[in-house]
Amino acid sequence: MDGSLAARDRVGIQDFVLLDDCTCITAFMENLEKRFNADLIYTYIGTLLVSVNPYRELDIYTRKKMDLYMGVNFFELPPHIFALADNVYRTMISEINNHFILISGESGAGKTEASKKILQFYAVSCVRTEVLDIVRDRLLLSNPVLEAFGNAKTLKNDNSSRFGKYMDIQFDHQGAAVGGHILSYLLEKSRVVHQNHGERNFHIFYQLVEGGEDELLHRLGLERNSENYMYLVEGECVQVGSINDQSDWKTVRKALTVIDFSERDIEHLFAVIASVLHLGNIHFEASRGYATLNSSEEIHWLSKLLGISANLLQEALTHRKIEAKGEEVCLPLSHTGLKKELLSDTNKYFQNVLLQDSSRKTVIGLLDIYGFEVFDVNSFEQFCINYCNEKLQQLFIQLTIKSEQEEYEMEGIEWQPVPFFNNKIICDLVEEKHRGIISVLDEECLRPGEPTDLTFLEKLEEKLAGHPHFVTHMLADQKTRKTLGRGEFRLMHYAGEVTYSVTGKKETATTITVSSRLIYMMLSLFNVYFLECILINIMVGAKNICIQVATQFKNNLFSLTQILMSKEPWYVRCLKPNNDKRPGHFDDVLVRHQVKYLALMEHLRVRRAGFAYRRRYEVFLKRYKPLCPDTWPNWKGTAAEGVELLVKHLGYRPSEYKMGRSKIFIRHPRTLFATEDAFDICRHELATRIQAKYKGY
Ligand code: AD9
Ligand code: MG
Repeated sequence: MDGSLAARDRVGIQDFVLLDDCTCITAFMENLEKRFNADLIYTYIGTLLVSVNPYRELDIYTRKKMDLYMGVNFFELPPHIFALADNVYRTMISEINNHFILISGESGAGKTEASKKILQFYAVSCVRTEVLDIVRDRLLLSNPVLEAFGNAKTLKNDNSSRFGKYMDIQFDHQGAAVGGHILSYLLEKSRVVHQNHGERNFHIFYQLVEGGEDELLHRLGLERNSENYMYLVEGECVQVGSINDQSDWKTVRKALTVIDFSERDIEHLFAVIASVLHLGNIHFEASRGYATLNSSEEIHWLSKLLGISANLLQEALTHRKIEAKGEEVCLPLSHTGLKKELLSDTNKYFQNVLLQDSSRKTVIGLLDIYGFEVFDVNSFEQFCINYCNEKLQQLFIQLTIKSEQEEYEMEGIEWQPVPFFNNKIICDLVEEKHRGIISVLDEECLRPGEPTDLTFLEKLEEKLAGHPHFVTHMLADQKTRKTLGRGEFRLMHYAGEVTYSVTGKKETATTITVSSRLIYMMLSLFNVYFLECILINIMVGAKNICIQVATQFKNNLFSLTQILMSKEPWYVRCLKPNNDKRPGHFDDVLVRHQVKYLALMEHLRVRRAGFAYRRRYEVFLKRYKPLCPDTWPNWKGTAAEGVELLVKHLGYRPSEYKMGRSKIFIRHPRTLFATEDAFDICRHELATRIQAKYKGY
């Protein structure tokens, strides 16, 4: 056996496209496992990167590795997240267009880690300028801050993202990073007031209490013991082996300064965090149907930290002013709604001011969201998170499998269709107007009177009976019925079945509205950044007073999809090797399930039978025409004829390419790379000739 065959046997094939049998999932799994066991966590399917979480630190993200991957052809070195990042960057510079990297996979599969590696690579590899250092610091240091406020320990992941994050990095025409901005999607606000057993609140609370300086804690009225705070102990797991709150506090504290927060801003921020903890310790008592307070110590601290008189605070915490038929009515306030808002504002505040936009150039967008998740009890948050994943899967299908095949058809290229599961049916089930789940939820929330969670369920049953991806206790056959409670519905998601509990769903959806009264009071106190972000909230709230949370989320996802669709897509598909966060353990059944639902086999089949690259004739000719004397310098015929001449001159074999109606299709990337190398040499020669000609002028 020669050396390369032996190596192939040991470490598998680095691009699934080269597998002997691409229709067989067993061969796919064998290759994946072989590579995983050799600590090779990355494998390509063409330009898509498959990554398996190693659950331990590998020595593959060093500065040396970064240098190695800078500027080399994509397929020259073993697959790596840096190779993908580098390829995106170089394509952006040469084609002067916008790109995005979609990182997907279930909770704990490694999305956030992948996005951090990409950022670290750009921080080192981009063209250097003076502003770059500032942008780089902000990009890198914004991460620990965002994670402190938006991540938490869940049963699936000790550092689970509880918000979706879309980050744009902007580059000038030379490829220097000149700015960027971050958009956030649906923070899991309910976590502030409620954590399931085995889970924690957002990291920042524990970091402040465990790591905050004595003097700071004293000023905030806090004690150095997370166990003293109601909002920190519900999940009964204050201490987590993999988390060091004290050292994380130091990182976050330092990062806040570097990303340009003034000491005053920081002070206000901690005041808000501390206020949430004090709020959590307030005891509400029921008195004639209204909530009353009996916690003078907490009220004292809240009043001090927020700068609001204790009386006003008392009223704000127990009542809510709403407009009804032109009159202001004071209603008892659900205190949970108010507490959730405080943190959400803070989170938005960060994400909007981290990096300032500069004049627009080309961008690379990075999308890291919360992964698909299933718990024993799944509520409104899981519903939104899984719906978001469903939408992104739909985007993937649209942009790869579906549109690829449609394009071949449109261009008149002969093609054997590859069947695939299109999850649009599930997206519609959730978001369709009038009969989708979100529409029904909205209607129920707006209905006067006292609708219950069960009336919501009945409405769903009425509208969705017979839908192949929706079932309830009432609609189920006898066997399934046993597995469903009366207050539940089940969705057959692309990634598996999830049973959602509707109890409290309506409450979560309605109470997460801005408590404008308290916010108005805070306005008089907080500085201009806070003012801005709170004002945005109020304006949005006022305009969409009737639009409920799920609908807002749906609209946000729609805008996100629009943002992404306008850019060139790249994909990182993250896989989770086992459910126990165990290094070196590859659970075949679990991984096989993910490979299936992420549609990796279908993607592979389309890739393998199809063409890796396609270019419009005009674009292809414009770039490469110096390579052929017949087309250079001026070509008078049609672009298609020019391209035909050009590729013949370059020696493309007929099996390597196809001519469509408006584009040339090239089967393997290596063909294009060879052409690109020839172009580089040619460009260099031209430049030398021009220099020689004008020497002495
Ligand atoms: V969630 O949907 O936000 O709950 P993610 O983001 O997919 O999830 P994350 O990136 O947070 O998962 O990874 C989970 C844990 O796996 C990390 O905290 C690391 O301990 C571990 N991990 C993930 N990727 C790598 C890696 N490339 N190298 C080493 C890794 N460890
Ligand atoms: Mg994450």
